[in-house]
Amino acid sequence: MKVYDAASIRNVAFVGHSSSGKTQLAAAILADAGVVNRFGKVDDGTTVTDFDEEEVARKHTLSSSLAFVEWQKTKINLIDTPGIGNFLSDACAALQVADAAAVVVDAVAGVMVQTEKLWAVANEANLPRLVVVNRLDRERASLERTLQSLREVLHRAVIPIQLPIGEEKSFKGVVDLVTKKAFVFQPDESGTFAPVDVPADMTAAVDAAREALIEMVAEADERLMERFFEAGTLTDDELVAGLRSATIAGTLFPLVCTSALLNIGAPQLLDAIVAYLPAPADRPFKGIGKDGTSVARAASEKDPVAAFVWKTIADPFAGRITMFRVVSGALKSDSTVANKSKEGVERLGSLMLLQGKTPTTVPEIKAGDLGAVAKLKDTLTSDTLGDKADPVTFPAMTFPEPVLSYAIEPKSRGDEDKISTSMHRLEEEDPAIKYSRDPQTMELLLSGQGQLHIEVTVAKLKRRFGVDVNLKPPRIPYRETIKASTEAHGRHKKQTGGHGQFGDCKIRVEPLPRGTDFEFVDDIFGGSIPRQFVPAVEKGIQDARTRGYLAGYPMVDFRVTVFDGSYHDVDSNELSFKLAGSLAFKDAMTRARPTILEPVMHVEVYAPSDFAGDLMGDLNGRRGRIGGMDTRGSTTVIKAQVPMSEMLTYEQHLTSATGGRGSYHMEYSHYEEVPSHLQAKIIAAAKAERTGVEVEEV
Ligand SMILES: Nc1nc2c(ncn2[C@@H]2O[C@H](COP(=O)(O)OP(=O)(O)O)[C@@H](O)[C@H]2O)c(=O)[nH]1
Ligand SMILES: [Mg+2]
Repeated sequence: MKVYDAASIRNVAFVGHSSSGKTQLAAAILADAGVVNRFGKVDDGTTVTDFDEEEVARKHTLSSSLAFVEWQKTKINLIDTPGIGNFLSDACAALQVADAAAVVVDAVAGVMVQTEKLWAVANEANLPRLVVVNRLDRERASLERTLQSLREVLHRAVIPIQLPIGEEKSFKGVVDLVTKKAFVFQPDESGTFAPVDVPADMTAAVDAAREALIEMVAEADERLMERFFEAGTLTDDELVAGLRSATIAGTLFPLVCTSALLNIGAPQLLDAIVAYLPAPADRPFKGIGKDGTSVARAASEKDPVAAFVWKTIADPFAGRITMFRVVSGALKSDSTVANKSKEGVERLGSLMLLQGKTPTTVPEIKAGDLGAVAKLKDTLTSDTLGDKADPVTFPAMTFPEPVLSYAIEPKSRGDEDKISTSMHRLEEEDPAIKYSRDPQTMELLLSGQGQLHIEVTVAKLKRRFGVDVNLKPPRIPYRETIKASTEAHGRHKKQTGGHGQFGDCKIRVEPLPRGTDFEFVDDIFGGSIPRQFVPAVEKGIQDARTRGYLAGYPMVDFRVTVFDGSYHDVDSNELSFKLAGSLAFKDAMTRARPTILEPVMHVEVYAPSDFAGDLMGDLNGRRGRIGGMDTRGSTTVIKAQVPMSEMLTYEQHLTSATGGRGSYHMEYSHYEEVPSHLQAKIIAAAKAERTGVEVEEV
């Protein structure tokens, strides 16, 4: 295996909305560069980068993966990433270790919601970007319309460096605007092409587009601007150099044209990656050095070694597979490195380069390159491995909090322990899921970014770890509260020969604003309840309120003031006052007008504008309140507030209503009272569940 130095590497994350063709494009690139003999197809499940069984079955990328090609003596590492909202955190992780992004856009659909989100993430990292307008062979494909949506929604400075030869069914090649060379591809998906003259009917368009490109490049650099004014144009060398530096600076975003499925344009995309995207050395990583000061580590082999872990795979056979970028120095197989993030050391086995799932072991991986290693002891995603004498830590990645929880139960009883060990390994692989136990119901909860995310996780659990679970309908975290103030009395008295029990308290309950949870006020004067027993009263009330009153959900947003009571010199004890507190709480609830609260989500729906009316009608039917509507190109964005309980089936609905062209994002907003006619249902369901549990316990 050849070792590449940092100037001859490009690390490119292929990102964009789902189905824009990233995986298919990676397959074309691997075929054109001679890495694979057979041109893989997403639709046949034969691509290098969608190798996971779940990905093959669903024909969708669910996890980022790595492949590489050699092109013009340069090693291009490409990271194929998911474009589905539920899995976007994995694409964001890829953007953190890449030096550039290829933003892939469908020439029919244009910019879509995840394209926009990923663009924003790339912006934050100041990541240089190429735009790939793919699927130009499809009916209704249009570079012009796509460019318009790119410029409107993403950035004014998206600039074509190619024009397509033919569109829709007749798309057959590209004209390079820098060199004015035209390339026409064989119609056999082989990726072979021949240089031809610019078609006569395109010369005017090519000249105009080239002129526009030159002006944009000149505008991006003062020195070039002067040259442009003097000479009226730029030389080819000036154009190439200017385009490269403006792209690396993030002021220009060159656009190329492809059909991944027909294998058209991929070689020219690779040329553009080598010519215009940065090498690792162009993008130092900022971190914290050994004495706590901030340091920048460039991709230099002479610096102390440091590697950043951007992804972990939980493999049932190989164990943990840790994917990293060597930021500086060189990482060697069979060496020991420090894990500064965990304050420990790791012994490395054989280092690997990955071609999808296929590893090649190598003795070392140098600065700027991406690699992997198996069976590390403690190292997890976001950790930094490095030189023991001169360690550094790079900032950890952030992962989104889960928005949805499902209860899971093992199909066979003996699997409880296995679920927990396997789930912890899947959590290491995917920090956007969370596995926990509901403290109230003791149910096992699996939380994630959406229904699909949960389903895929459960499928992984089964396939990789042999644990089969039932998914119960997601639990809505209802709350209870009160609507009226009242006073109440609780007295616990028990006389059985010998020691009796006596506790007695009077309380006042009052509603508080949403989000204030619970307050307890001790307002006892004159010792009607001895000091030491007041906490027992509070404990009794706390216990009672977490068990709820109407349907067993914790009661929130109210204040309890204990203001009077009485005691018995001999019989009073803590337990008696605790029981008195809980009796007073129950008494209060008979007059405090208890009610149920439900979580309301902030929802944004993105879909082609034709669907806007239907989608709004549907959201209304889900008790949603429409907050606004925005048009971005041909996409409409609907903002609404909708109860969580109504959104559980939204994913399927949106997919079927829009033929897969809509997508949505939601996050928790606030709690609101459940309309009274729906409360009865919740109460009945809770009752049924309680009796169910009791029956099981018999
Ligand atoms: N017609 C056409 N279909 C494409 C093209 N690129 C990808 N596809 C198809 O679009 C679907 C999604 O492609 P895929 O690569 O999985 O998209 P990804 O989600 O961005 O990775 C698959 O059915 C591909 O065969 C293209 O250039 N032209
Ligand atoms: Mg994909």
